[in-house]
Amino acid sequence: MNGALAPDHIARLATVLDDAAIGGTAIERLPDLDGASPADAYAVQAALVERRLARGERLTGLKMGLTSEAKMTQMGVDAPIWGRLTDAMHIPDGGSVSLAGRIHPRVEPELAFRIGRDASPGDAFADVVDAVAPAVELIDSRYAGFRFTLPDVIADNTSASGYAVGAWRPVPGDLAGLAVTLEIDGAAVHTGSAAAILGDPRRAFDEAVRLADHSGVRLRAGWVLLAGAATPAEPLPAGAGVRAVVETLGSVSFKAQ
Ligand code: OOG
Ligand code: MG
Repeated sequence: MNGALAPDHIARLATVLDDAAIGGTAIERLPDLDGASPADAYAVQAALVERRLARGERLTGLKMGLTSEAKMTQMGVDAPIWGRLTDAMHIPDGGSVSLAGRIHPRVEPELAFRIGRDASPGDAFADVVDAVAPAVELIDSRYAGFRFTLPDVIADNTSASGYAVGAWRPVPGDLAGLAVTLEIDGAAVHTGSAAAILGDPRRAFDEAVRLADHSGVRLRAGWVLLAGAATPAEPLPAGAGVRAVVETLGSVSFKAQ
């Protein structure tokens, strides 16, 4: 693929991905995106999420992805990416989520940041982020076998499908030292450290501000920002209970149905 994708081509790819998510059916990866620029891939993502907004969903924040070695190695993609969160993806802490219509859901432990005021490039983490919480992201690639290239996964809104956020806490002085655990049905399946997220999860905020700005997107007051998983993701079977525990911050949990 050489040069920018035409607008109707972007719209067509967004429709293919949106239909896969709505129908809960995996698609083959998109050869049209071979060699596509990040800008084109993010344009497909924007068109894809625009379709959700046109159905009445509301943006609630952004997510970073592939911010840890663990995730880059698991997915075979080696650059941080960002995606969009909507209210329809929100899972209440202590609540439940239906896996019906999901393709091959996985969960991963994350940190969530609460955005206290509209952010601009160059803004410092401490001036914008007013609280932090443990989080679980529910990802569900629309691609068969959870296999994709960098432009594929960007276009697919970085596999976003659901997210749960625990109680907000004041931001502690040291975030990087915190231990992170993912449990399924009470048993720890992955353990790691928040330092796995770009050396310090605060850097996920800097990267989100910088990368989203390339697409003209800015973090808004009241939004959530997911920093990216600190450990590999784990398949989530129906009936399972999932919990993420972040040292000193507490935990967040939900049940899959
Ligand atoms: C892409 C999304 C990655 C994270 O936290 O690293 C992500 C994927 O793994 O399918 O959300
Ligand atoms: Mg994630």
